[in-house]
Amino acid sequence: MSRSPDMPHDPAQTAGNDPTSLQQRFGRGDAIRFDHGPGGLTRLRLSTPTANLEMLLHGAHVLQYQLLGQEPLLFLSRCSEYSPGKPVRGGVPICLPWFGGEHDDPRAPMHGLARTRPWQVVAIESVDEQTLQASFALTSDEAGRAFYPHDYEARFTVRVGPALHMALRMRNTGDSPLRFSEALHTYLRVGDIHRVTLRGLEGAEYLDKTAGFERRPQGDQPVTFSGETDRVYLHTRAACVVEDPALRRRIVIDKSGSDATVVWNPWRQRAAAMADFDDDGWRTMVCVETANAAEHAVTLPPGAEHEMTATLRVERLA
Ligand code: TA6
Repeated sequence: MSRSPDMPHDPAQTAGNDPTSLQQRFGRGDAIRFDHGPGGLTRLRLSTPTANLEMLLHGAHVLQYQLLGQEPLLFLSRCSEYSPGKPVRGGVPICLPWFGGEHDDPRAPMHGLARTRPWQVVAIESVDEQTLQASFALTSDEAGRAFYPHDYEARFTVRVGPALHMALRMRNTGDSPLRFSEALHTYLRVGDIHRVTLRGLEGAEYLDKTAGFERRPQGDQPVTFSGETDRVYLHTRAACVVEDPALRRRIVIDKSGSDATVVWNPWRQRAAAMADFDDDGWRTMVCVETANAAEHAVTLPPGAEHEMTATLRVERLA
């Protein structure tokens, strides 16, 4: 396989998984295109009459979703790295088979293995004249067993149309119970975090990661932001609504198969300490993550599977 010397090797570009081969197998006019994206990583672009999506095989990472005539839905750091083994800062990282530092080994990578692994394309098809769907697979491998000695197959399906629908399915292909935690770590783009209101979590309890995971009540008020916010909301299956008056829109996040919602904004100081987070980026983002984390980790008997979904849609504010 030839590649220019400055082109970093993308493990996703194994035989038949390079952009040219994938374009030959799945490409369709302007609707379905594969090419070398940022950092030379294999990129898929899906275009429909109402929305466009861009993602990488690296981590099956959704980089951007944009309704025609609208602001992009997702935040993507201008300083993100795009290289094998490194997570992308922004879009929708897939956290699996563990969330955050939920691992006994302090050397284990944050948020699991999936977001820095190359996924395989399974299928790309039209759902209807407005909607395209792409599905990807990640299978446990020897390298991963060092941190997670289990057999599994993960499937990620993304549906692009008037809404952004994502489904993460985990199947236990081993002969012993499989325990995992997970998140679709969605970075939403907002106009000004100071003016954002997040509804749907009223009445829930959360683990406050800025205060040693202390368990706290949200109370009857929506979530607003005035400093570093890092919370795992528990026992909540509610839809969340991000009201963003600066961009004059509301983002609705429906979910299924998820009992936790994680809310994160690093704020000024923590963002400045992250090389891949552009310094002012914290002002125009909030993570609302569809998850099964903390006490909501999932245990699958051999052969069983579990699916978690998130569906995001944008409404204009009057
Ligand atoms: O989901 C929130 C969080 O767990 C924060 O604690 C912060 O670590 C964030 O994820 C980003 O993690 P990352 O490993 O991508 O820098």
